[in-house]
Amino acid sequence: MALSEKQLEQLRDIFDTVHRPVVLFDDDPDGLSSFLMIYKHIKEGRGMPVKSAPELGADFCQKVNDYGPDAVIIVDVPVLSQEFLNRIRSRIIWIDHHPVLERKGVEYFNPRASDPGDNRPTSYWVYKALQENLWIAMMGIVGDWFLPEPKILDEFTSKYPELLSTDITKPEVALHTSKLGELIQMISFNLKGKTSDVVKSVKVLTRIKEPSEILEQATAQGRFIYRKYAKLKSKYDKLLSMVEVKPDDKLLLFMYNSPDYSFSSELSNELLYKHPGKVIMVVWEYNGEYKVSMRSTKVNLPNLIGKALEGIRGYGGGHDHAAGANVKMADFDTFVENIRKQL
Ligand SMILES: [Mn+2]
Repeated sequence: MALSEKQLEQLRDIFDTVHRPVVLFDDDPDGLSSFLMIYKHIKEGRGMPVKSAPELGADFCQKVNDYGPDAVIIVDVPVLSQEFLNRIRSRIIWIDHHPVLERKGVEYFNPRASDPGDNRPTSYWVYKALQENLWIAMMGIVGDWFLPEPKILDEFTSKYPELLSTDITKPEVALHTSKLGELIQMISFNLKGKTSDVVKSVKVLTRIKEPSEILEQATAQGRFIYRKYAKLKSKYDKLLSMVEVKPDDKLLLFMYNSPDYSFSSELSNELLYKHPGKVIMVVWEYNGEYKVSMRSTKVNLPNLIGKALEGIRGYGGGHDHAAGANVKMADFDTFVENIRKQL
């Protein structure tokens, strides 16, 4: 069922009448692209990336209120506490495509409310409401492993034939073999690292009008985004080259150490794309814990992880085919053993 035409009109009306919003967005391409479309339409406001894991506290809320927004627009953030929402002093609009949450005092837009199976990305719905900046929308949509309907796709491939060829029919192929995929990695890497650096990159991205500015480094803004990407890309490629694949092992386990940046989601996605028959487990050592990112085309990961965590200090969850866990270092070997036993 999706978001109805009426809901899309309501969204459009919100974007036309709000003047000074704070936009809280998930720090991935879908969240960022949703923010960029909204910001480019309203031309005023402040974007704040939100890391999905930690709970947002009173300090953060203070920062939101201090800006004096006429609305707080939340995009692609899966979970927020009622307590956090209660502290916000303005109108709240929340657009999301994760499992539906019951919260009070929020104008809530989620396609799953009418159809639990409809998880089309947030950037897709923002685009449907605004119908502007298709290249930005496509970064978010494909970045979330989704391809839109032919009408949108055709419009994109005819406007930007160099970014995506018309014979690509799967999001994972688009993500790993096209210029668009490269562009998505560029903005994704710009969301990594210190918050102050991320905020700088986001600000620069709001000024970019065409993808060629980044891909061909045609403007100072484009070069800024490209440079950060290039720096991280060399780290990423080095990690990727260290991955060892054992042909008869169902589990592809890769552990790495990288003090400032996590590359787990990109690494596990790329490894799954290259080895679709395997269960992928990418492990990042951080703060005395192991952060585990898992991918699989067939196995239900939340079940697998849930069972493997029994009797272990750690927690985890996620989507059926993309999930994660945090495990204490001392318990990690048992955790891996518990995973292997189930495969
Ligand atoms: Mn999303």
